Amino acid sequence: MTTYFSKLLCAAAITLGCFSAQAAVDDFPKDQVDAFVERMQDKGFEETFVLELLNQAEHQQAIIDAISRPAEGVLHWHKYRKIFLKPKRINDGVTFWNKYEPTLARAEKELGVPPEYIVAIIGVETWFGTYTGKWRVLDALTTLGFNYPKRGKFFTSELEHFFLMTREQALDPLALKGSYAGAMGLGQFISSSYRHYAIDFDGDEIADLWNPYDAIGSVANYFAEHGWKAGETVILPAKTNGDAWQEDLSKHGKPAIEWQDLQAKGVTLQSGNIDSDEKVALLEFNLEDSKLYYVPLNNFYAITRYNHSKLYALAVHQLAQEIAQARQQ
Ligand SMILES: [Ca+2]
Repeated sequence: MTTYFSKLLCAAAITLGCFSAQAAVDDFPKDQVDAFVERMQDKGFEETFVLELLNQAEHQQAIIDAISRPAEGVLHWHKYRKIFLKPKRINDGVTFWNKYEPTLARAEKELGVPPEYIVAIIGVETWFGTYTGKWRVLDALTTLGFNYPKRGKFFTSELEHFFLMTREQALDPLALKGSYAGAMGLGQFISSSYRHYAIDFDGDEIADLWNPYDAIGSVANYFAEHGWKAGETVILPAKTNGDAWQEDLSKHGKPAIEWQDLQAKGVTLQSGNIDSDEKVALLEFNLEDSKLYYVPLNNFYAITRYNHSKLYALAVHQLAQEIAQARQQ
């Protein structure tokens, strides 16, 4: 650290001693910290304010270790399914639904998203608000933004959104906790999603995603803004014949072909109906010794906007169905 920068930090460290301030910002490359401070000054933040916050951020090696572990992509569907569709998660989903029934009903009425999908998302993300994350968001986003070059650009951008979001919602940036990747609240929104899709749903004019009422409205709003259409089919099980369909295998299930054209390539439904001119896709899921096929429609693709994994989206869909079924019994 240069003398110039040390002086700046001493001036900035209002609540901390100069020594501890240096120790904290020394966690991060100086050129990146400087660039970030400038970037936030362009957004109307005082240099001293930004530096003071960064002084209090701490590099967390455990976060780098966590994000470096292999992702869910390596799992087969049957293993993935077992993780998410546990009987306790289904039962707790029914309890959550019953507790917040009027709010869930209002979300469906106003935003078109059925309760079971909102409940399933919150169940998969945080076990209905039980685990919303133990890391300070400031530490997560500075660690990944400044000390994880592979995704530094993305997380520095999220750090910028975090500064803006806490200013907009009058939240304390030092107090907020989330996942190791900086995802917040019952629905685990990252800062940019928080700014774009979080809504106030209990009338206090603050979008507080740790508040279940706001979280329910915000998850529904996220879906609605990503193209969810009320009352439409999400995904149907299918079978394949021949191999003409192979060129239409999709990665995330983005509807790209009319159902009649996919049918002509050897795909048939195991249950349900689709209009012949409806846009669909074809997805393949690996089991231990075999494969499963599904035809996703627009609403399935909307779920993948929450998390791009087709495994994630199918787990959310099936958990939603199981919770809805369990609640009727
Ligand atoms: Ca609120």
